[in-house]
Amino acid sequence: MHKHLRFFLIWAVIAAGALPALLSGEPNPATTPSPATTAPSATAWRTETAEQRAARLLWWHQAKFGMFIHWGTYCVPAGEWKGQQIPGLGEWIQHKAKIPVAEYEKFAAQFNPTKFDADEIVRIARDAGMKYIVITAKHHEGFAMYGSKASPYNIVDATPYRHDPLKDLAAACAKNGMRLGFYYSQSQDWHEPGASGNAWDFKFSEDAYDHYLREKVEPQLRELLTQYGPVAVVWFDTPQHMTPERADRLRAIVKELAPDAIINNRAGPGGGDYGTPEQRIPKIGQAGDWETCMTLNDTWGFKKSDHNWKSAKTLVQNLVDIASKGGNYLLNVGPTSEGLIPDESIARLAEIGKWMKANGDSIYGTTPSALPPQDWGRVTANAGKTFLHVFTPPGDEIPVKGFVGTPKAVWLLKDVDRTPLKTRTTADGLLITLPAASVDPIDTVIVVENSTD
Ligand code: JFZ
Repeated sequence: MHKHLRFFLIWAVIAAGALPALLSGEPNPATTPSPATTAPSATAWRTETAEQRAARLLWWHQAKFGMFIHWGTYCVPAGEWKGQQIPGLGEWIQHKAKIPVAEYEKFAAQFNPTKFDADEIVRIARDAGMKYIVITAKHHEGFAMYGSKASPYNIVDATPYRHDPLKDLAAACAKNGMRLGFYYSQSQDWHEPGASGNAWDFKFSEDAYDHYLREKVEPQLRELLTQYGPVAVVWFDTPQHMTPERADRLRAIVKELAPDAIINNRAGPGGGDYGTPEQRIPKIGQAGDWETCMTLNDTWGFKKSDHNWKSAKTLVQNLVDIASKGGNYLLNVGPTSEGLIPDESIARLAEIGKWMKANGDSIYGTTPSALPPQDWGRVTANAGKTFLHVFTPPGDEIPVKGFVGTPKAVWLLKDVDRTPLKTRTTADGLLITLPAASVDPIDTVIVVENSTD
């Protein structure tokens, strides 16, 4: 085949893969260099020692599991526009349907989430075993979900609700030892002429963009970092047009006002504290710190037509898989226009919480094990203990490949009496007898107290 034809075909295939996103404008993970592939530069923008960084991220490494909340006026249309179901992500409806700002901002006047209960949301997160919450303070639609003085396009000034839910959430988090972070779309803002992303109402210019950054983004960042208590995480997103200088300005504001805050790698060039693989779990883990963010169904923002809920088994096994590779799991809920988390989300999170209540020690603060991959599941490790996560028992004996020596003790993590499990060693490693009655259909966790020899 002629080399030019081959080249054309290769790009045609790639372009076809990108076509839906190109048409929709949504980033296409398949072809956009996912932020996760840009390994976070651990020190370039922070002058701290490795020990100082480790201390700053200690809680995050212990936490392993957080709640993502995508909430904005996009929950009012909830995926429908002019009687049509709009395909794609719920929070992208304005972009997908190219809704003019003058039309779209009318949703704010319909937004009155009187059933929002911050204490209940924090209870749901806590009972699921989640240790931090990251909520959209401003998504690409440009609507601030808090009382911003930098823009009247916000939930206090532009809705009948006339209340600041982030104040409530910050108070509820403080009351319950839940750390709170903010997602902030610093570059895309489909409401603002100078911002990136709205090519159907506006024409982009660098000067107007810098004006938008200085007049809206930087003031709002300062509001969020000074008016809602300690901010644990700043979750920037889609850094189009962000130059190293522009990104450094934002990171410098965070460092100035919330020096202990952890920043993801999506502020722009120059990286951040951690990588952000989205809707996927890296095959073998990835360089540096990282956090997989994922939806419970297929959309971040609420869509009434999206009923494709992942099972609790899938979600728990995702959490275990991620922890076994050294990552964090940020699992999303999309509240409705009434301010409620969908019942199906609550049900999944409750099931995860039930498993975490019995097995959380095999997740929190763990690191990847030195053992080789095991066919029946995953392995995590912490403080001299190895946690065997048996997803699919091969029989009533569990072969632990690569285990050397004789374990001090072996028991089921959920067994508070630590009844010893029967073991025998072979040339390949350790064999553990797992009684059928003890098998957990989601994940049976066996603790192996490491051998002394
Ligand atoms: C972004 C947002 O556009 C989306 O609405 C949601 O908030 C998600 C958590 O973050 O989605 C992205 C961003 C970047 C890529 C893919 C989806 N990417 O670079 O592949």
